[in-house]
Amino acid sequence: MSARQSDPTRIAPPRRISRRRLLASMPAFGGLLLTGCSRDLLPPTVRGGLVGAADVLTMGTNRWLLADQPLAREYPRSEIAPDFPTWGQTNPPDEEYQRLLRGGFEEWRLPVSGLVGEPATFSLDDLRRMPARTQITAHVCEQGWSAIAEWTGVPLLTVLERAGGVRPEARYAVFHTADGWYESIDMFDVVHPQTILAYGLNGGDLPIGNGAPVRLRVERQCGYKNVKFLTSIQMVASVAGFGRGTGGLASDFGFHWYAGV
Ligand SMILES: Nc1nc2c(c(=O)[nH]1)N[C@H]1C(S)=C(S)[C@@H](COP(=O)(O)O)O[C@H]1N2
Ligand SMILES: [Mo]
Repeated sequence: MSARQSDPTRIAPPRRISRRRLLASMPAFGGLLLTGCSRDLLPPTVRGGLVGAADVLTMGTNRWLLADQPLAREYPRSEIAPDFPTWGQTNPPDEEYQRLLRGGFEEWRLPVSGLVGEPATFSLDDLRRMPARTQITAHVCEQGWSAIAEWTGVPLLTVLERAGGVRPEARYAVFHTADGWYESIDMFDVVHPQTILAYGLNGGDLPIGNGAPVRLRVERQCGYKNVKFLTSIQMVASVAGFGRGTGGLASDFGFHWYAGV
């Protein structure tokens, strides 16, 4: 590690990744399959086991096949499902969550910490005041259902920029939630323009059952990566210290860490 990187007071400039640079970075992931693995590109679950190998293949193949269309497909309004389902936890019993819910989430706060320039905490209003993105996408649950919905929120990258930008050592964002679920995504998905912190569904506030007040939308991955009831975000160099160390609750229990659709 260079002296520059090891100096914790040094603040990295926010990373701005243009669509062009995003595209330019794609062949590197495809190359994973053809040229063997560079450790930096491996999902955190890789330890030589079969699940790990499958993760590399899914991630490499997904990013290679979609190299010329890095955005997940967006649909016309006419295709929005009349009732977007609720699935998994729909109202966390957690006392603090219930207190915030009773207060209309006015006291809800989202701390963004770890490898960012200036750790910061945002209210729901803070997020709503940032430039928003609305996208109509298909949610695909690994348990056999999918539905199209319109999500509104603020790009994760915008929020990270408001927290002083991402430090060069950061490799993953870890998301914590009110029901104890956690997941992580790598820098590719962190900077992806469709990765948003969503507070709106189909033109209204995000309903409780769908993760109020704010959930993650990571459109190139399936259901369980789209964590609901966000409580905090951490930028980290390694996911080893969280849960069982595989980078998410689902992968801790044997699902793939990279869940591309
Ligand atoms: N915090 C939290 N996030 C979660 C879940 C959950 O139980 N708790 N379920 C996951 C699964 S498996 C799916 S398919 C989607 C469901 O989102 P929905 O309830 O809006 O349909 O949320 C994901 N995120
Ligand atoms: Mo799911």
